[in-house]
Amino acid sequence: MKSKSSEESTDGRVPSGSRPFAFDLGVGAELLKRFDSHVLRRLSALQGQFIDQQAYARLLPSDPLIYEVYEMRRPEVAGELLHGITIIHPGRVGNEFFMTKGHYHAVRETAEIYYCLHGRGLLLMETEEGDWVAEEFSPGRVVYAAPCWAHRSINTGTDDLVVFFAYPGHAGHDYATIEQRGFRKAVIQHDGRVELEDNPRWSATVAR
Ligand code: S6P
Ligand code: ZN
Repeated sequence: MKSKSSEESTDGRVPSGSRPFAFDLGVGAELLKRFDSHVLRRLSALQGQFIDQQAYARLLPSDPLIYEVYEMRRPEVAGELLHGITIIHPGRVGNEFFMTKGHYHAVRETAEIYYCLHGRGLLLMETEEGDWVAEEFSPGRVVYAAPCWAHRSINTGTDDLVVFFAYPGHAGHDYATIEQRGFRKAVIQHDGRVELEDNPRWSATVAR
């Protein structure tokens, strides 16, 4: 399965012309100019994922921007690292915080590492065997999504959540499993607090 960024075929090998490079990591327009691709995901891309479907339907006509991904283009092969930043904007659908679609890596045995630059949130993770974990994002905090763990970023704050990510070039993305099943847990605002609750839309099985 292809990742979001596209690259010329390298037959699974690291291209011989792969060269070291460096860049400054900060928050702001200068950082974003440095990236090769920009993916925007609006509410409609998250159809079926939010608990409150009436709230979803009310927001859908304006189809608000939920998050953006800026990627550095690298060959999608095992020896490379795909990396970039994700910005999840603040907001809620009903009581549920704005979040990414979430996915497993197509090659399950591949990890991912995140570094939070700005904002507040959670990385919600789960396995196909039934385990789940939510780790906090706050500036300066690293979160490691181990191999075989699906991951979804959630903005629980009132400002943008900005995270740097890096993962193996051959990982690919399996979005279908989460589109069909959802995550076991949902992150909601309740009496001004951030709470995790069982997701009533979660399904134990995936149609194949
Ligand atoms: C890719 C990595 C991130 C996400 C991004 C958006 O493996 O986990 O770049 O792509 O945070 O989330 P999603 O679920 O829409 O790809
Ligand atoms: Zn990932």
